[in-house]
Amino acid sequence: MGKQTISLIGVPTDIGAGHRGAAMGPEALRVANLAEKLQRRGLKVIDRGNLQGPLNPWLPPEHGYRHLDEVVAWNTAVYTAVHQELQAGRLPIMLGGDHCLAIGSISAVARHCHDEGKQLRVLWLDAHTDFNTAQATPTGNIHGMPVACLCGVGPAGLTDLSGSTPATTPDVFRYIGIRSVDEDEKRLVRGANMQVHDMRHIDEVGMKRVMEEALAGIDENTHLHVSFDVDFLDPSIAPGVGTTVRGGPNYREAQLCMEMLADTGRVASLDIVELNPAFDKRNQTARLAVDLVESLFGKSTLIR
Ligand code: Z70
Ligand code: MN
Ligand code: MN
Ligand code: MN
Repeated sequence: MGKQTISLIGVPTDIGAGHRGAAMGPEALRVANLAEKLQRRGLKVIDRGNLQGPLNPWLPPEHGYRHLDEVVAWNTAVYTAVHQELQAGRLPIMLGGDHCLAIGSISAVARHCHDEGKQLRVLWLDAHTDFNTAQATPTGNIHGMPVACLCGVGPAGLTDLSGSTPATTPDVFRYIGIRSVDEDEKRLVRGANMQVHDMRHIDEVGMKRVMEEALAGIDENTHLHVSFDVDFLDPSIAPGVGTTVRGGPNYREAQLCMEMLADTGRVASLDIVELNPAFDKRNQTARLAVDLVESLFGKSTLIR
């Protein structure tokens, strides 16, 4: 691959979330020295600064969606920025921001893969499946809907960003760490035959086998996108998120997950989302996220 160039793209918004504060995520990751830590790994890092978009008007849902116009505006900006970086051969890292930004980033990745004849695989590390629709959602928060939108179920403006709808299909996704799914959403996930590696599965067979299953079928032609919702992690180690759900992966399990992703050598784009400094203590969750992202880019504590 040669020396990889990484582009950091700040997406300072909480427009799709149920709590304010994720808009401060990009700066918290910078303060935790993300760029410097990756540079120390021998990577070239360009910080593109922050994208811009509408402020959060904090309104109730309309027709099942909160802030739909604003979410479309942010994701249009994300799509354009990510597509540009991929076309230039760089590896984009989204500094979120809430998880709705994955609609724009993965739409751009899907477009790029389609044009380049690459196979797409998305690893969705999250406590939640984010597969809600306007009918199924209990909240109207669009950060609970990105996977559905990417699979073509959602409003025009979010389903058509890539120029073709659906942007991608359920079979490209692998969920890891799931432990909070709404009742109607569960039916949708089952109906779409999504591959869900929930926490019970991790408990039963261990993170190693779960990751082997999730990475099966990856080859030299695969573009691996990692969508890392920080609420994936157990709240005892990662309190700095809007929605904590207890019973997530511990530090060692999360490290192994990242190390096995790194071992594929195929990670080509990344979202870091839902980090909420308003809920954090001394930036510890941002520092943990940076530590794990270092592992995702090949830092290993092992002597081998
Ligand atoms: C719930 C909803 C969600 C993240 C919360 C929660 C979704 N399923 N996603 N925090 N990251 O409102 O749709
Ligand atoms: Mn490429
Ligand atoms: Mn989540
Ligand atoms: Mn999420």
